[in-house]
Amino acid sequence: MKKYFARDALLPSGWARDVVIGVDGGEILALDANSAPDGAERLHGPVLPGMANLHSHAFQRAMAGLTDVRAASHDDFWSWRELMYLFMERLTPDHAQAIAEQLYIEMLKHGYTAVAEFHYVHHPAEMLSRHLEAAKDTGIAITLLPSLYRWSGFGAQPLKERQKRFTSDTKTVLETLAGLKRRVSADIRTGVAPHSLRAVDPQSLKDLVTLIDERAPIHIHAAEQTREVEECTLALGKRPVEWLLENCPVDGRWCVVHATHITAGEVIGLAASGAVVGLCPSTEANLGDGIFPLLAYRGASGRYGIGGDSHVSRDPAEELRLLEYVQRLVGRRRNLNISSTSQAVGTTLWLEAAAGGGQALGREMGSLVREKRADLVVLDGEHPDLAGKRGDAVANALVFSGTSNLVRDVMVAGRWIVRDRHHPREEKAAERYARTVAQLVA
Ligand code: NGQ
Ligand code: ZN
Repeated sequence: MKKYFARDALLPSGWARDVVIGVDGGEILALDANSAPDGAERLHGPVLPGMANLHSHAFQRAMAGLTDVRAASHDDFWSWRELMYLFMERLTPDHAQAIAEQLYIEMLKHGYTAVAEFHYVHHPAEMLSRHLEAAKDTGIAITLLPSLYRWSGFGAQPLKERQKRFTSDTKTVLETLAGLKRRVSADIRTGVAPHSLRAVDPQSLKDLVTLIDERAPIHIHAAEQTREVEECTLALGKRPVEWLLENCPVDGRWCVVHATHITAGEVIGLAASGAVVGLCPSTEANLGDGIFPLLAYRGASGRYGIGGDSHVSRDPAEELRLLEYVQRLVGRRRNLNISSTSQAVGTTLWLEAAAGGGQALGREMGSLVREKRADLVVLDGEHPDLAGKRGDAVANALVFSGTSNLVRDVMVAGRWIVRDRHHPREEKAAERYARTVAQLVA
C-alpha cells in the first residue's frame, strides 16, 4: 500500500488535518486524520475528492465562443441548437476524438476525474469507441451513455432533416451497449441516455428502461426550456419532470439533466426519488435556460452534480461559483448553499457535487472514504490564492477567488495523471486540436 500525507484533506465530514491516505489497487484503503507523516509521501497542497463531470457532449467544446454573436432577431436556445446541428454536420470520428482528447485533458487539469459522455451523434458505435479511446489515452474515467433519439418533438413528430443522423431506437441502443460491453474493462461504465421527452415516446422509453441492466445509469434531459414544459403539458398532460416521476421508476440510477423549470411539487418529488439532478451552470447561463431552484431542492435533501455540457467552461470551480452566484443575485443575500457539516459554501458545494456526480456515473467515487476509488485532486499549496489558508478557506479560495487554476496534481484510480500542472499528452493533443478546429471552422 502506497501512503500519502496531506496537511489538509476534504473528508465527507469536512476538512481534516494531517491526513494519511493509503492507496492500493486504485482504491483508498486507509484514511487517518491527525496522523504523523511517518514514511508517507507528502502531497504538495490541500486534497479534495475528484469531481465527476456528469454531462458532456464533448464535440461542443470546439464550438465554445463561436456562437456568442447575435444570429437571429430572437436568439435563444433553439437558434443556438440550429448552429450546433450545422457544426455537427462536418464532424468526423477523427475530429470527435481530437476534440475529446483535448477536452478531457483540460478537465483533468482542473480536477475532473471522470466524465459521463451523453452521446447522440451519428455513427454511435464508432463515435463512442473514439470517446473511449480519448478517455483511455488521457486517463479520465468514462461512463458512456448511448442515446435513444427517435422524434423531433412531442407526439412522435418525424425527425427534421438535420436530426436524421441521430436516429436510434431501443434495439439499436441495446446493440450499441452490447458492442460496448464486449470492450468494457474495469475502468469504464455504460448506461443509457433517452435524449429527452421531446425525442423519445413514452413506450420506447419504458421499453428501454425495462430492458437494460438493472444497475445501469439512465440520463435524460428534462425541463430545460419553458417551451419544452408547455409542449409536454399539451402532449402528455403533465410537465416533464412530473411525467417522469409518475410514469418511470425514477430512483438513484437516474440523472435528470437540467430540470430547470420545475414546480415546488416537482422539487419535492425529484428530491425524494433519490435521482441526481445534473446541473450545468455555465451552459445553462450561456444558453439562457433559466434558474434551477437549488435552495428549495437542497432544502428537500435533493442530490445533484455538475456537468460541463457544451463545455463553455472546463473548470468545476467555475461551475460551482456560478451555481452560488446566481442564487445570490436572485435572492439578494450571501452564502446560501451551506450544510449541517459546513457553513462554508465552497466546501459544501464541492462535497455535494462530487458525491452526486459519482452516483450519476454509477461509480464508487466522489468522496475521500475507504473503499472509494482513489481520485485525488491536490491543490498547489504554494499558490498565492491559498497563502495562509486551511480548511474551509481553501475550498472557498478555490471557488470564489478568481480564475487561476489552483489544481496541481490529479490522481485517478490510484495513478497520477496530472503532475505539477502537466499532462503528458497535452502538447500533442493541443496541436491536434488546433488542426481540427481550423478544419471545422474553415
Ligand atoms: C444537446 N443541449 O443535446 O446537446 C442539447 C441540445 C436538444 C442542451 N440541451 C439539443 N443544453 O436539447 O435538443
Ligand atoms: Zn445535454
